[in-house]
Amino acid sequence: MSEVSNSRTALRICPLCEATCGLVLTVEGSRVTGARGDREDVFSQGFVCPKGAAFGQLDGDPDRLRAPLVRRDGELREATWEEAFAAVAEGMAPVLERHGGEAVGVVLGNPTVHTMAGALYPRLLLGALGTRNLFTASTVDQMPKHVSCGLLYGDPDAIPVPDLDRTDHLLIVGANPLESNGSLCTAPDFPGRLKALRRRGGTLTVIDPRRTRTAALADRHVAVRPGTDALLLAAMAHVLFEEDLVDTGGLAPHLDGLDRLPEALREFTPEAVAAVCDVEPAVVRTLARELAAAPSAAVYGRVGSCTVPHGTLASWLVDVLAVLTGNLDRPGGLMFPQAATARAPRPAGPGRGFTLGRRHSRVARHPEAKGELPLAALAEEIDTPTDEGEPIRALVVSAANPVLSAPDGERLDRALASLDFMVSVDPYLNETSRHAHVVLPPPPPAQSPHHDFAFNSLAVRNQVRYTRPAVPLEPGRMAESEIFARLVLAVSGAPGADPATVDATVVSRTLGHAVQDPHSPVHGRDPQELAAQLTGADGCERRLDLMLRLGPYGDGFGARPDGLRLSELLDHPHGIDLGPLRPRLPEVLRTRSGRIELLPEPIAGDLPRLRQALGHRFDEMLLVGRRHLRSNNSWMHNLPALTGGSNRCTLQVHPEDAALHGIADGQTVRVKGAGGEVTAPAELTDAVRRGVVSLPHGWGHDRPGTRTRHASADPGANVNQLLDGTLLDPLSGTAVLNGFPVTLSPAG
Ligand SMILES: Nc1nc2c(c(=O)[nH]1)N[C@H]1C(S)=C(S)[C@@H](COP(=O)(O)OP(=O)(O)OC[C@H]3O[C@@H](n4cnc5c(=O)[nH]c(N)nc54)[C@H](O)[C@@H]3O)O[C@H]1N2
Ligand SMILES: Nc1nc2c(c(=O)[nH]1)N[C@H]1C(S)=C(S)[C@@H](COP(=O)(O)OP(=O)(O)OC[C@H]3O[C@@H](n4cnc5c(=O)[nH]c(N)nc54)[C@H](O)[C@@H]3O)O[C@H]1N2
Ligand code: SF4
Ligand SMILES: [Mo]
Repeated sequence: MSEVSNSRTALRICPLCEATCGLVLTVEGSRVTGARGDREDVFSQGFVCPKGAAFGQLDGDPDRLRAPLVRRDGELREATWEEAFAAVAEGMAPVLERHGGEAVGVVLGNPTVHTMAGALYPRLLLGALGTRNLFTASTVDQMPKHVSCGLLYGDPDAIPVPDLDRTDHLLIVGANPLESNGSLCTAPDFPGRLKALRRRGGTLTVIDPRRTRTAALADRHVAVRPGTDALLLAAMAHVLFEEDLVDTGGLAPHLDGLDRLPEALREFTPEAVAAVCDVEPAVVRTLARELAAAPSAAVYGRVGSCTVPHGTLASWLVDVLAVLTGNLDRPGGLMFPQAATARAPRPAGPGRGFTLGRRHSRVARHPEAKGELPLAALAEEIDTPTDEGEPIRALVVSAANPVLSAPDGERLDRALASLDFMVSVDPYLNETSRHAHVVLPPPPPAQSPHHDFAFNSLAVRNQVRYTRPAVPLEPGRMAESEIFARLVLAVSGAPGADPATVDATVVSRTLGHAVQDPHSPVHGRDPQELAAQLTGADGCERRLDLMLRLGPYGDGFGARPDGLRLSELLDHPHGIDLGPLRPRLPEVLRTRSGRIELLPEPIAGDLPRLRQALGHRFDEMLLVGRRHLRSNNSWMHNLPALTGGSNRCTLQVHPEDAALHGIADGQTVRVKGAGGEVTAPAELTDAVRRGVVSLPHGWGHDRPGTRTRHASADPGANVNQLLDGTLLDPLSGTAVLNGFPVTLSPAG
């Protein structure tokens, strides 16, 4: 296949962001020496970004851990896998025996949704530990969207995505897909798809306090004041009612509460929100009219609309605007993807609905959302005793670096150091994993299989792809699925047991349920006979085969002979296209009413807080984040190929604000917030609006005991140190990471 001798090519879906591009890797021995876009990939068709192109360097980073580490006499030393799992069993047992499962927390970070192991094992781990103390990156990210969709549709994972390739009008609220490549909207070559929208005569509007690369591409850019989108969107909805522009089209029979919306939104007139949002009333009316007038339109909100004080309300309003203009569940609007490994569709009808606050965090009494507690509350759940129950004394952390990605890393840093026991599943020794007693390093991505369980449910086109490891596991390496299976066994007190039993148990339990389900294609069949039909090289592959076969396009174990199964995917290494998104209402609805609940009680109960915000006066500077194309959260600053140039931790300041504060370009600035202060060099630019400064997250690599040499050489500042962890969107428990007040002063 390849012209270079001793080298070969292998396919690998890129796990580095949500775009899920297909890559062609060049491999020499076990080393990846090159990566390019796979032109034959059914979804990405050859697209690749600088991070994907650097796959080889990322895979081969010499700072990646090659063997497990176990803490002995205070120091982390290399150990065998057997020693490491024995140390886990030994460290966890006393905590579980003395204090019970609830004394253990599980922390899952962003790459969890980018690995197969992350999709298949965490639930089992929580079950084995007997804990409900789950903290994930969702509560520093998209939890508001889960909550609003849970309330609207009854299923927190039923998140509609903009039908990018067919829409006539796209309204983007707080997202910058030209740098992020998209999120909660899986679309390889998002930039190209936006350009195609404009080419076919469609329009793009971007609401963002910064003139981002995405905003620069738009027909209209509204530089809103950060943290005020819920007011702006509420005023748009108000205009739709006031000007009689509401037309829900075919959605009418599926709606509940439409008649109560005008009253709920009455006070949010364009005139009332103008001063707070710093957007002219005429602009708000234009935004609403354009949305209503477009033949089809999609509204898309992301990080800038979620990690703010009214994140759930803003996320709710994004979908409400789609409903009011008849743009939900129709081509060109917001649509619900159908992934191949999702549960097969059920007959429409009332469901169990979505409930918030079934339990509360111990210290600040934050309500759970989707079974999770706020990541911002992790430190206090460890370091603050109460009468309410046990503090967290042990943690399992996988794919997370909350010391940098969550508020008040210094406090969390101290809290982690105080734990009785901590395990990290992480390829790096970084700001968080340096506290672990045992570090279990997963293999680099080229040695791991890949399927996007999560992102195919958010993709702008239905498709399915699977890639086996591009390179065999190096000696001494362990697959991440096996690491997790063994972790489950180790915390269950059976560190030596066969990890295959973990997957076999899941398979037999899943099939046991399926054969009893009258809607399942395998209803009434023998689970053992079905299990024997599964194919796959290991437990992970057999579970993929199982999910595919029971899924919406599956072969139903023979019920639909031409349906999907693992062998079909292996026969189609560039993927299988399953067609454009299709309308799915009312089958997706799982609310108690069986309809879209437009004004659910928790939302109505939070509107008074939004009304109060109408009176807010801003006299402080507000800080927002930003992402860089050649970076990803906290873990890609260790690669020379992806750092330097414009990818630096600078504080962007508008020149007029700089003049007011006596700050010169390049000068070090002291930034103070509720949780602490940091310094960063100023970068004067009118790309940020006045009254707003921008500092990226994921920096602050200056702590001792880490092993990320390149990152430590240019550490940058941890923006999240400016936060004290008390500012949250109350419905979702999501930290406010954007639009919080800071003060600036020149330093040095
Ligand atoms: N290159 C790169 N790609 C990434 C990542 C990365 O770190 N680097 N991270 C990945 C992850 S984990 C995620 S979740 C996605 C995120 O994907 P996006 O949401 O597209 O990412 P951001 O660049 O953070 O975009 C948020 C935008 O909101 C703006 N903003 C801030 N506050 C407000 C506000 O109050 N209102 C409005 N309207 N806008 C506001 C910011 O200026 C910023 O431009 O990206 C993913 N992809
Ligand atoms: N101020 C501010 N803070 C933010 C944000 C913001 O916009 N502004 N964005 C937030 C968002 S959207 C997110 S998602 C979070 C992200 O924050 P986290 O969820 O903490 O994710 P990362 O910082 O990317 O750290 C990922 C960790 O996973 C490890 N890792 C990499 N590959 C693998 C793998 O294959 N397996 C395992 N087990 N581990 C792996 C890395 O070494 C690293 O330790 O940050 C949030 N924090
Ligand atoms: S856009 Fe995302 S998935 Fe595609 S190559 Fe870049 S990092 Fe990988
Ligand atoms: Mo994220």
